[in-house]
Amino acid sequence: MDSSIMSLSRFMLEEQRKHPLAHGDFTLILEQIAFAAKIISREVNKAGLVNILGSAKTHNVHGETQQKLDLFANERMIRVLNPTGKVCAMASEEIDDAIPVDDKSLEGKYSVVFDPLDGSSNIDVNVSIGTIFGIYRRLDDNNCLHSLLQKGKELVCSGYVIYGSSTMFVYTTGNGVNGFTLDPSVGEFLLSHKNIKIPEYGKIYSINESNYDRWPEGIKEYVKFIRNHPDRQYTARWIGSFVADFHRNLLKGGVFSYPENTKNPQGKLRLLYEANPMAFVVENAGGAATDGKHRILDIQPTSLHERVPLVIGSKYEVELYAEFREKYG
Ligand code: AHM
Ligand code: MG
Repeated sequence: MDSSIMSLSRFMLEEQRKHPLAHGDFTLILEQIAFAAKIISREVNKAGLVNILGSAKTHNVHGETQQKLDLFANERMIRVLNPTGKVCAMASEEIDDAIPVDDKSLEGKYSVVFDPLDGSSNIDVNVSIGTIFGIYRRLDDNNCLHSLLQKGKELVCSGYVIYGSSTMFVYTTGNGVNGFTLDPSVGEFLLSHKNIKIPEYGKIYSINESNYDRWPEGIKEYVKFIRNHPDRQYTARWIGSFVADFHRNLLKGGVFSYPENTKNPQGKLRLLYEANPMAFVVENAGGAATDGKHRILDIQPTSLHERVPLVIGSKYEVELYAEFREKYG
């Protein structure tokens, strides 16, 4: 094997060694998320085969009840994190309340938030989907549940997995962003995108323009300006799967927006499970994320499932958005 090949496990261990006081709790959590990602990836990749293979009705070959993939992914995340004993509180986009943890986990030093399968309405049509996660250090507090409602800037790690033409694991611990591609033949994530930096500006804008008539004036003016930009020709790309739209823009530059509209006054995406983890990634890659007025990572969450208008990507387009909102409302 080429000695330059770096697996995710080795990368995480080398990162851990840089912190002599680290106990490995955090590395264990991250490893388990990567493990869940491999299992979810396997299930996502055979999504279309389930009926063909005859495991119809409600049972699969292992006698387990067949579930919708997003519920499967949700359960998988919980089942890998709980036994670590290191996570004192968890919350998921799929579950209304905080997720109960085992008794032995109550002393865990971390809390974890996740969207187990974002964009899952796209599964049926073979479009890329993803898992998003964020890890916080436990607050010095008896009630670990409070650790779930921390500002995004307190994240110690966040990232996402994209199940696309290949499966990739992208994450940051606040010190650069690295991407690992799953090599299915060895079952390992291998470092493929080292120290990802988002271009300062791009040529892509991603927004669901069917909401145009419901937008405030500032967003309409912004999109009009982008379409007729004096310096470059922009192109529109909207997959409708946040992880996929975000991942493309992270690598190529540009902006993703799900702003407020009269139907969804706080936009559609969730602060805890989608906006914060991706904002932490984008900032660590040199980009920015705003709700139009505030840096996403500075917003104090008040409830587990609150939504937030989100504009995220290259610095130039994100800052321009805030300027247009300020000027036109
Ligand atoms: P989900 O978390 O229920 O999958 O919804 C979030 C998804 C995002 O992936 C995507 O960007 C957005 O919804 C698309 O919304 P719309 O259908 O309004 O364009
Ligand atoms: Mg989602």
